[in-house]
Amino acid sequence: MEFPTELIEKLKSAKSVLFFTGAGISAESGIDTFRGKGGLWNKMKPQELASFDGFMSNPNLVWEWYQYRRKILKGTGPNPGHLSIAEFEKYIDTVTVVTQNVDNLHFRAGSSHILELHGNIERNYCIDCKTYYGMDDFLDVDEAPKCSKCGGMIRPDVVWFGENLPQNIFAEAEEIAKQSDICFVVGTSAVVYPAAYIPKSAKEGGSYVVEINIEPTEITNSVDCSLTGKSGEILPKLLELFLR
Ligand code: BJW
Ligand code: ZN
Repeated sequence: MEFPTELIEKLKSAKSVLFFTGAGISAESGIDTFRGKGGLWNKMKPQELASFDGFMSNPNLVWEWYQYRRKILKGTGPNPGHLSIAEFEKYIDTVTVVTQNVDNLHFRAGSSHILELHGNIERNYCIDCKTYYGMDDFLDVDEAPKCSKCGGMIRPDVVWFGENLPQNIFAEAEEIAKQSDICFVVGTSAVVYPAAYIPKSAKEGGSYVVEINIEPTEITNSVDCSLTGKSGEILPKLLELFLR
């Protein structure tokens, strides 16, 4: 694959680089995406599994689905895409990861400045007293557990449809996007809002926006550079060219 010279030059002089990531970056770690070929939402109903009403109607089903995904995550790890992003930190003043993913794989890859817009599957909290629990507190617990302090229901610390994103984290992400020199939009269909405002904010702020995806998306026509292929292959090549 050919990388535009303009991209490599911009990357070499960049002071602030943002990686805005979605489910596609974890696909090569064996984690299903939500949409597109093989996507979770082709076979599961988002209103049943990823909404508060769905959780209240069938907490055990939702809990079981998250426990299943946690087990898959325990058996895998970051791929060369996550690892390359972490590696860029060694050479660029400011590297920020703004992720829609809840899988914790950027952290496990070694990235140090990560803004999680949709929470983290490794945490849970009580819906009544807001006590937080880790995922290891409930290993092999198949039914939705109750809070040991107040008896309230415990849910995964993720953002479901119709729920607000953590406002301070989203505001910081928007600010960083506006101030970035380059914004890589990696493995996201860019259809879920307000997260999908991030590449738009980057563009408005004058950032050079680069999309990395295996297929065209909502934003392909509005980015400055579109790289078609797997992020686990493109990002390591980009790092190599940057270091050459
Ligand atoms: C590769 C690759 C490889 C593959 N290399 N690339 C109209 C109706 C109803 C609601 C709305 C509406 N308009 C807007 C809304 C609001 C709604 C929304 O945006 N809905 C749209 C979908 C229509 N948004 C919300 O509800 C948000 N909250 C909100 O708006 O609050 C205000 C409010 C309050 C009260 C009432 C109403 C509003 C919250 C959104 C929460 C999203 N939650 C989820 C689940 C998180 C927990 C969990 O994981 O279980 O977040 S849904 C799911 O989508 C997940 C993801 O983070 C998110 C984004 O998906 P992503 O990452 O883009 O993945 P995919 O699968 O879509 O794309 C993968 C891409 O990778 C593809 O392009 C592939 O080609 C590519 N790919 N392999 C590179 N190897
Ligand atoms: Zn409680």
